[in-house]
Order: sequence, then structure tokens, then C-alpha cells
Amino acid sequence: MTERPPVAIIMGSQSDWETMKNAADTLEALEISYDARIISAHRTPDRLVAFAKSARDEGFKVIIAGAGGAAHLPGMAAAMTPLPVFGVPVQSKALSGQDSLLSIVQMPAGIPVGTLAIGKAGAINAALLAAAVLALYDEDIAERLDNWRAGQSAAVAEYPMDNL
Ligand code: RP5
Repeated sequence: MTERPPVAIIMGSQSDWETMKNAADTLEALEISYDARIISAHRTPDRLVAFAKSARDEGFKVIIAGAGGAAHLPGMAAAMTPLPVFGVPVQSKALSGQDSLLSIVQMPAGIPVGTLAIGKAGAINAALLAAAVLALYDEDIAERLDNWRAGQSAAVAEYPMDNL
């Protein structure tokens, strides 16, 4: 039997994939498998309920949820699963993602959504946080995450240069 991917990346729309692909690419760099799915809280509510209620039994350990505008997807998912949910505010056209950010971050006490930065940085960091959670119980992932971070440090020059 193939083991289920530990990370689910869900997003409200195909249009979110450009942003959420950064989370997927980061997980791939860390050799962590994932399932990416389009689940809209308002357009496909039944799909959301089915996914969120079965996510733990399906073997997922962490959920990354990206949405834009009235970004209720991460909060609704978190309401229906005990798994950690990391929310990525997708940059919206109307309000540049401030609407997404506020609607994800301002969860009333009791149902947490770990909220990241708007857009690409948030998607990458959601994947790194997911990896850090998995690394608590998986030494191989911990080692790959350590190496990834060391590589990032090594890529930063100590002195600035002209005309790069
Ligand atoms: C949200 O509405 C999605 O998360 C997306 O960011 C936003 C716009 O969706 P589309 O109109 O591009 O499908 O549900």
C-alpha cells in the first residue's frame, strides 16, 4: 500500500495555483509528498466538508490552505479537522490581499489558523512550517530541512557587489 502524502494543499480556485505552486515547489525541494486540490468554501461546500472531515483519516498531517478575497476556506477547513491548518492569503485584485489576510488571520478564539504572509512568501513559508511540523517526528525530513536552511544561508553573500 502506498503511504498517503502528509501534506494537503487546498485552494479556493484554479487562479490560486500560481501562488500555491510555490508551496508545492518548496515541498518538492524537501522531498515531501503532497496532494493539491481545488476546494472552494462557497462554490464547492460539499467538497470542503467531505475533505476536511476525512483529512485526518486519509493520513494527512498538515493542511495548507490558500484563498483570496473573502478567504473563509482555511477557517472553515480548520473548523472541521483537528489537523494544523496554515492559511495563505492570496493577493486579490481588489484589495491586494489585505482582505484575504484579515479574513484568514482574524479567527475568533477556539479555531486557530496559522496565518502566513500574503502571496508567494506566505506560500513558501507555509510549506517550510509544514516541513518543520513533520520534522518533529521524522529525522529524514529534519535533516533535509536543516540542509535547505544551510543552503539558503550559504547563498547570501557577506558583502554587496556592484553591477550584479
Ligand atoms: C476565492 O476567490 C479564491 O480563493 C480566489 O482567490 C478568489 C477568486 O477566485 P476566481 O474568481 O479567480 O475563481 O474563492
